[in-house]
Amino acid sequence: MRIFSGIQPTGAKHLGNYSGGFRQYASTQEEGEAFFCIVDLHSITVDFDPETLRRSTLDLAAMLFATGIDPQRSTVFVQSHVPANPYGAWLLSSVASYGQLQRMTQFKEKAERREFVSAGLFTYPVLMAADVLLYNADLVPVGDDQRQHIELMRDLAQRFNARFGETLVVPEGRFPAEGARIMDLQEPQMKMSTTGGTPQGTVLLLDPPEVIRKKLKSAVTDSGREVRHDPEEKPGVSNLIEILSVATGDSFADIEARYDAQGYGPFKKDVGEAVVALLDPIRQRYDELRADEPELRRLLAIGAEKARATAQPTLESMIEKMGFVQPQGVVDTAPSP
Ligand code: ATP
Ligand code: LTN
Repeated sequence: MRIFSGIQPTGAKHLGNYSGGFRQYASTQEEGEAFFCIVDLHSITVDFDPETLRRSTLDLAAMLFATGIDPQRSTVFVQSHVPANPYGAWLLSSVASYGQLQRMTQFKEKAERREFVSAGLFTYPVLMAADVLLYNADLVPVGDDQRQHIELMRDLAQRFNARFGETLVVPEGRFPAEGARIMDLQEPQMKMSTTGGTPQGTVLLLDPPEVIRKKLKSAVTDSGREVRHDPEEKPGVSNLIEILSVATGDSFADIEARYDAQGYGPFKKDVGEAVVALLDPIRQRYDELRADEPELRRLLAIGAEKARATAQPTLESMIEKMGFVQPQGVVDTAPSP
């Protein structure tokens, strides 16, 4: 089985990214041949700073390895190192409809928040589809916010196949059972996010322990005292239950039973400690890996080579099926003696 996922080198990565992203990457890599892509070409679709992009790309590589991706087993690469990805996106844009792209929630939300809406922000999901489809991936581990984009990439694969002949694998999304959508600790009706959430309600993977404890201590809870998972009635508490479950592996039922009679104070304190215990070793590994930039670049170079070799045949088969004339090599055009 082929596994593919992508993650943006923008913003400091947070507990939501860990839960919906990193954690799933590390576990799914055991199930097959996995590719994890640092999607720097997606990051230029909103305001960005070139120097920060350069730094964040290596930061993210270090974080992928620190959270358990094994470079011996999986391929980690940078999207812009593989020209087939944006090339494939252009080809797929012929089967992507303007209407469907207009209905993308992420586009609508991000467009609403800015004065300058780039064309790239609009076509973002087509590039994401090319990312996956060029690698013939079967499985795409992502958080809940990517459901609509996964549906779109499946539609594009099917439409391409129907129009030009069987070429692309139609992939499936995989969403974690718990923690597919971690909410902001201060505003639990919004997803935890460095772009859309509150700073105090967003736990960063590199936050020091004191900061993590403080953020969890001041997390908003709901009226009443019971620790019960009920996202409608109790969004704040339910989110904390999910976070504790992600950090410890305990089930919701176990957590509810344990804290039922104790009230919110001890519960929040324990969630804080569990998150510190989860993130502390990650932060330490990250610091070590990030300090060795030549090694990170070496791993990314190996990844890029593997990624190019994997994507190229799919791209060529798309090109061929779509009717583009291939250039003839010099040797081929020479008249035969
Ligand atoms: P952000 O909203 O913070 O800008 P993002 O979703 O735009 O993040 P990435 O950093 O590329 O972009 O996301 C990496 C992974 O993290 C994706 O699979 C995404 O679904 C997941 N993810 C992002 N936010 C959350 C969240 N609050 N809860 C669970 N998963 C999340
Ligand atoms: N859109 C995704 C990032 C992303 C991705 C991908 C995820 C880009 N290409 C391919 C899975 C597969 C996001 O914002 N999280």
